[in-house]
Formats: sequence, structure tokens, C-alpha cells
Amino acid sequence: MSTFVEVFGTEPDGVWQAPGRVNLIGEHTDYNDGLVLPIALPNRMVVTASARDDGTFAVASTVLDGVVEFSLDSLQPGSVEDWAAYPAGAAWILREAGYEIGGANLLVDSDIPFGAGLSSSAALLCATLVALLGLRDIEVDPAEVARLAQRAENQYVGAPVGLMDQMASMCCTEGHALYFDIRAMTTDQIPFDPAADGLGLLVIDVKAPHRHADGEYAARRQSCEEAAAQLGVPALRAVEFDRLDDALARLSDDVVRRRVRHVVTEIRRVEDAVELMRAGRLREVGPLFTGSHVSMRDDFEITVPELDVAVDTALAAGALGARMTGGGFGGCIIALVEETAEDQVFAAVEKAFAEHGFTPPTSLAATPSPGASRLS
Ligand code: GAF
Repeated sequence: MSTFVEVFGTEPDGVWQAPGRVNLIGEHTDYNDGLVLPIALPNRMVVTASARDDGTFAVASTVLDGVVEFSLDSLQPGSVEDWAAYPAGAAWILREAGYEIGGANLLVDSDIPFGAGLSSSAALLCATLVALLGLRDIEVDPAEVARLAQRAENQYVGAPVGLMDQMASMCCTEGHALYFDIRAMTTDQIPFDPAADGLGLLVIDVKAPHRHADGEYAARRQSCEEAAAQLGVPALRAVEFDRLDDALARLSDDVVRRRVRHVVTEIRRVEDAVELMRAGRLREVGPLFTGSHVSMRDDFEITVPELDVAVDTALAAGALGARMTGGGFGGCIIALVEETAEDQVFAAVEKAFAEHGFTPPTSLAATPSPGASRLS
């Protein structure tokens, strides 16, 4: 693994980090102005950086060969590709937003499993943003940094993502889940300590290759926007749960109807989960996880066989609830389990995967961790 001095021939000015996330519940609700409930992971992107004043950015990774260079003036959406598009997008959006950031050398290191749906891209954007701002001693509200990261991903990288992942990476706190209301742009920290109740949150990476994830994500978002337009509301958040049947009756297409049903019921499940967590009834959140998965499998159609087998097996092995987490089409499941049953649930999933001929899954510790910060 290369050090900063080896790559750039100079000492760094500082080190910044931004974490990945798992979402406890509230999937594909963020771009519908809805509610989400992510926690930040201990796994994070770490950016070591030094300032330079020639308007040039040089970015390198501890695990890939080579240095990618670009000048701030020449940046246009899409002008830098592959993983370096994310640091380039961060520099571009800061320029667009009028921040004076000069140039920088950036070395990126990460222990967020890649391609596992744990939000490594949002973490890379957020870590680069806090590093570039930190190098210039520019203070920006964390929620505003999250919005900048989202704009960079939407406009520079070209991915039509919502605001959940960036907010999780910037605003989560240790020991809490972030209850984020996108319409109101308000956040609330909900204490989340499964171990205190004798429970565990098992995260299982199902190692499924992402299948058409980008195109399918954009298609789901488009269906939701079309449905909102048909219903004459700014976003599906405006459809009340108690009036869901009326709204569904006004939609012509059965597929769109099912998409809407997922979003509206999922927003209600987030509210219910938060209410139970606030009341100290974490065990009862399990069935909401499972209901969320069924809704994503049958109505939103974003699961793949590996996710469904992992969820069904975890439940059969004693999990209190389980669901896929993140954008879908691969990635991870989360399962709420009795602490004493964690090993048995994971072993059951490993066995089922072997029987199905799937790639062996891996598990991950999901302690609710703090959001982005300066490390040194
Ligand atoms: C991805 C997106 F980036 C988020 O904005 C969110 O929509 C999520 O999928 C699904 O809940 O992580």
C-alpha cells in the first residue's frame, strides 16, 4: 500500500473520513420526498490531502496504480471517468458553488466493501468534499455538504440518486440511526443499540453482481415521478397512507400502481419503526423489515434471487426480520437477530448459498458510527 509521501513527494496537510451506510428501513423513498432511517458504518473512505495552488488536482488510491490528474478549469460533467470521477465531481461542484479551492493532492483509502451497496460512492464524494473544504478552512454545514455531494453525483457522474446516502455519511452520529425527513429537510437522531436488548444487526453481503442497477434505478425513479404527475402531487410523499386505495384507483397502469404502493407503505413502515424504537420495542421492528422486503420483491421489483434466498433463509433460521438494504439488484441484506442466534443465522445463509451454487456471502459488523470528520 503506497503512502502519501511516496505518491506525491510531499507531506499531507490533513486526513478526513466519511463513512458508508446501511439503511435500516425506507428504501427508494428519498427521491419521493419521503422518510429514511440509515446508520453510518465503521467502514469509511479516508482521504489524505495536501493543498496546491496551481489549480491542478492529482488523485490516487492506495489500492490502484497510477495518479489521475485534472485541472479545475477543464472540469465538465463526464470529463473524468471511472473511480476518479467522484473526486473530480467533488472539485467540480465546489467550483460551481463558488468555493475557492485552488488545487490538491488526494490519496484515497477505503475499507468499505466495493459494489456491496454500502454507499462507497457517496462516501467518496463526501470525504473528498470535506477534505477540499478543510484544506482551505472553509466551514460548511454538514447537510449542505451532503446536498453538494448529491448534486455532484447527479450532475457530474450522471447517477440520479436521492439524498439519503450523502446525509447518512455526513450527519449520522455514533449509537444512533438518522431519521431523515426529506420533504421537511429535518433530522432526528434515534438511539439504536441492539446489543442493549440482546439483539444484533447482521449485515450480509450476498455478493451478487449488480444487474443493470443504474438503468433500473433510473426507471424506478421515473415511474414514481410519472405517478406523482398523474396524481397531481409534487412527489409521492403527498399520497396519504389512509387514502392509498383512492390514489391507486386513479392510476391506469398496474406496474405503476405497485411502485406507488411500495413507496407509500414503505414511508409508513419507517414511521412505525421509529415509533417502536422510541418506545424501546426494537424486537417488534423485525416484521417491518420483512414487510419492507416483500414490498421491494413483489411491488418495486428490485430484489435478485441471492437477496431473496438470504432473507428467506435468515427468517427460517430464526431472524426476527430481514430485508435487502440500499438500491437493490444486489448488495446486502440486514437481519435483526437475537445476539445468540447471529452465528446460526449466518451459517444457514452460507449453507443455502452453497446449495444454490451462489458465491459465498460475507458478513459485516454494523455498529452505528459517526459521520464525516477530520482525523488529523
Ligand atoms: C441508493 C441511492 F443512492 C439512494 O439515494 C436511495 O434511493 C437508495 O438507493 C434506495 O433507498 O442507495
